[in-house]
Amino acid sequence: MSALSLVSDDALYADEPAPLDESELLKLSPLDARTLADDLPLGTRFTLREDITPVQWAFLQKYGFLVFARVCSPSEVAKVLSEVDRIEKLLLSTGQTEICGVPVWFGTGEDGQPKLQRMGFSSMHSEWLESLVTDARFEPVRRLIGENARIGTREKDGVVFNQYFNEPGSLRPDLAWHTDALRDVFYNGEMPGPMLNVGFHFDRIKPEDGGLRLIPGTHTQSAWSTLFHKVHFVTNDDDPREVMVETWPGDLTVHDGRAWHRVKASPHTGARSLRRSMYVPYVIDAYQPKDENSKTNAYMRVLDAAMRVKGLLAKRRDRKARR
Ligand SMILES: O=C(O)CCC(=O)C(=O)O
Ligand SMILES: [Fe+2]
Repeated sequence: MSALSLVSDDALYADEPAPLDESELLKLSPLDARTLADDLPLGTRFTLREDITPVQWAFLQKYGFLVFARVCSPSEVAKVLSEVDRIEKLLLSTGQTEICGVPVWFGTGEDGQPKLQRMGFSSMHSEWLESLVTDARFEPVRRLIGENARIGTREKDGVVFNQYFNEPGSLRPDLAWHTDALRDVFYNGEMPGPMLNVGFHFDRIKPEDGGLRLIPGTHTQSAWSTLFHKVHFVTNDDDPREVMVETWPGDLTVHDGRAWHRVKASPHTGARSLRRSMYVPYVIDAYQPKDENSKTNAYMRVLDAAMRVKGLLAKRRDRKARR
């Protein structure tokens, strides 16, 4: 394994608030941590340490999400993006349209060319990416999911890379309200227990840029509300309770997949609308690896069919915009 540097003490981005200083808070009792978390602003940023701290734990329990400030250095962020560019070119040149049964979705970019929007199993084509997502610094995140949790780079949808952009030819300028629980109902046939999703973020996304939004506290709602409070992947309006999860390149978020969340579209177009995220599955259920012979599951087939229709409409919009 090469080139993996631990995060250096890079200067903060000019507009980045300093993460919460927890040096005096590491020994708090769970109850004191909860009392303290109750008073923290929802935009609090945390530092990923050797262990998840009492305050981080309490914040996650209460609100259903956590942001770890810049767990990847700027050079690692650049390398992830260049690896994804390389894989995108590779897929386009070989005509590969799915990886381990997960369809790769391409929209049409500003230049009229296919542009990657979602790819599962991203680390199948990059040893470097595989070593980044399994790096020792993420061990506390693994233990937060469960003592027996493993990083499922060959399971579920593998490492999922998302690219949202707002262009006429885009398949995915946004992602409407959903819980990730629905996916697990499809995969496992039952309501999941606590499930945490771990995402890397590669762009500076301000509230006015759209971005990741979540309704704090909905991770403890009833199964009925998890499934039916909004129409999954359809309802996409602003919600007075939603919190915008502001990110800086290199941030890591953990959110409870039972909470309602969405990605709001950027009001901008072109490069300014670009938002890139990457989700790494941490798995505790039975080992079910996938390989190049794996079939597309029913859930993905439904989404993929919807994406094909969206793709046709997007191509038509793109052609019109180009005339
Ligand atoms: O891009 C993101 O940050 C969120 C993606 C997401 O919620 C999903 O893929 O289920
Ligand atoms: Fe999600």
